[in-house]
Amino acid sequence: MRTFLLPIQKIDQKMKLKKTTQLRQLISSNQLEFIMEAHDGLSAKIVEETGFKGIWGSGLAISASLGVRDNNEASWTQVLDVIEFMSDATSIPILLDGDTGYGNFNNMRRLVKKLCQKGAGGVCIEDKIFPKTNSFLRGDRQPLADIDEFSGKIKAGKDSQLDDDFVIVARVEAFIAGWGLKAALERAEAYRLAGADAILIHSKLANSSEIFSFLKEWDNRSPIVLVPTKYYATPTNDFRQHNVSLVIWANHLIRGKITKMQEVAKQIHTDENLLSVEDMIVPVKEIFRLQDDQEIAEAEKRYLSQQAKNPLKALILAASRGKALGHLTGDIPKTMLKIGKKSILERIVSQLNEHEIKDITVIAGYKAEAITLPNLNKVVNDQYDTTGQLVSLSKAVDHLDQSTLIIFGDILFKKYILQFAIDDPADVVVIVDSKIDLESTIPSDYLTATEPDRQSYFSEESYVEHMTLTTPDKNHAGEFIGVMKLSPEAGRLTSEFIQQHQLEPGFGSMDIRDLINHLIQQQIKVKIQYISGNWVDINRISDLTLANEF
Ligand code: SPV
Ligand code: MG
Repeated sequence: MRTFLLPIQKIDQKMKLKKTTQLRQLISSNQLEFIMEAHDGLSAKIVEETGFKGIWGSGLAISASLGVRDNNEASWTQVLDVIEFMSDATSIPILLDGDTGYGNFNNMRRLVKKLCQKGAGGVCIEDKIFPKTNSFLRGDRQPLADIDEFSGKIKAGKDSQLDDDFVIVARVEAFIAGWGLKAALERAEAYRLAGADAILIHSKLANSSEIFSFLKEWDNRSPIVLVPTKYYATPTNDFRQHNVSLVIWANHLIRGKITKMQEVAKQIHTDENLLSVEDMIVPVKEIFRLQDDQEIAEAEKRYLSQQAKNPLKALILAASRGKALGHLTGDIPKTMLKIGKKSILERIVSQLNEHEIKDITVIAGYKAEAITLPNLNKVVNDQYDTTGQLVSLSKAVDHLDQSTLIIFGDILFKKYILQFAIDDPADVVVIVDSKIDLESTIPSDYLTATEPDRQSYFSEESYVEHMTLTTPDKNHAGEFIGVMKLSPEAGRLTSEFIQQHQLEPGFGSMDIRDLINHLIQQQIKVKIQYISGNWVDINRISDLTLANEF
C-alpha cells in the first residue's frame, strides 16, 4: 500500500483541532485556563509561541493599536480585518471581544457568521448599548441593555453560527454600572438560558469581593470567565478554587508595547543616534523569524523557476595592471580604461545588469582603490603582480555556491555572447571564438575540442579537450574569450581544487585554463558555445583602436 507523506506543516495543522473546538475545550475543561490579549498578527503570534492556548481579541487593545478610542470608533469590519490577520498568523483560537455585537440581533447574526468564516473561535458580547464605552471609563453612568433584547441577541448569535463548537460568551456589566449582585445574577441567568456558552462577570473593583460573591451564588451553573485587570492582586489559585474556567489577561501586551515604544522613541529622540537603543530591542532578524521568512525561503525552492531559485552571480577578474598599456594604466587598472565614454568594467557590468545579474564581484588588485563603481562587491588580490587568475579567484571562492559567470575584466563583447553562456544548462560552459588567425604570433588560450564549429544549428555539442597558452595552429578549434559559467556543482569542485592546491608552489602562476584542464581531468565536461568574432580583448595600445571601433 502506498503512503502519502504530508509536509510537516500540514501534519501540524491537521493534528490541531478546529479553533472553535479548541476554545470550547478551554471553557469546558475542568481546570483553570488562560488566554492572553493580542491586537494584531504579530502580537497574536507572540501569544501563541509563548505557550498560551488562546487569544483575547481585546477591543481596547485593537482600538488603541489603530489609534482610536474604545468607543466603536473602528468599524466592525475594520476589527474583523485585524482578527483575520491574527487568525491567519496563529493556530490557536481567538475569542473576539465583540463589544455589544455592533448593533442589534441582526448585526450579531452577521458578526457571528463572519467570525466563523474568518476562523475565530468565539465572540464575547457585553450587555451595554452601542456605541459602547470601555468599562473602566465612567462606568457608573453606562446604561445597560434590556435583558430580553440582549438575550435575543445571544439566541440570534447561537442560531447563526456556522460551526457547532463556536463559542458565545455573554458578559455581564451589572457590577460595572453599579447595579449589584442581584441584578448581576438575574442577567447572567437570563443569558445562560438564552444559550450563552459561558458568562463573563466583570468588575472594576481593586479586589475580587464582588466577583467571589457572584461565584458563590452562581454555583457552577455554567462556565465562568474573568478579566482580573483591576483585581490583579488576587492570587490565581483563588480563581482555581472558585472553579473559574477561563482567565483573560486582557491588555498586557499592548501596555508592555507602549512602555517599550515610549522608552525607545524617547531615547532615540534624545540621543539623535541609535547606539544606546540597539541593546534594548530585538535585532531585525527576530522580526524576520516572527514573520516566518524561513518558510518563503523553503517555498522558493519548491515553486520558483530554476533561474529565480538559483540566480546567477558574476565574478570579474580585474586584478592586473595591463603593463603593455604603459602610461594609460599608470593610475588605474586596465579594467578602468575608458573605451568611449565608459570604462571596460562599466560596460561589462551594464551588460550583466541587462541580463538581470546584480550580484557582481570584482576581484581587484593593481590600483584596487580606483575601482569605484556602485553596487559592486570588491575583493582584492594583493599579490596581483606575482600571481595568476586562480589566486584572484581564490579570494572569492565563497561566491561559487551559486551558478557563477566568470568574466575577464579586460574584454568587450556583444550582448548575445552572455546570453549563450546564461542559457546553456551545462555544468561548465566556455565561450570560444572559432574564428582564429593562424598567422597570429600572440599567445592566448587556444583549445582543442571534440567537435569543430560547424556553424550549424544541428551541430553536435562540442567539449573542450585541452586548453593551452600558445599561438594558434590548425588543430585548435578556437580561442577561449574569457567568459565562462560554472554551475553550483562545478563551483564546489572549483573551490575544492583551490583549497587543495593553494598552498602548493605552482598555484601562484595558475590561470583559469589550468582550472578548466583540471575539471576535464575530473571527467567534468566543459561545454563549448562557439562564437565567431564580436568581441575584443584589450592587451596592447593597438587593441584600443579596435575596441573603439567595436
Ligand atoms: C477589552 O479588553 O477590551 C475588554 C476588557 O473589554 S476591559 O477593558 O476590561 O473592559
Ligand atoms: Mg472591550
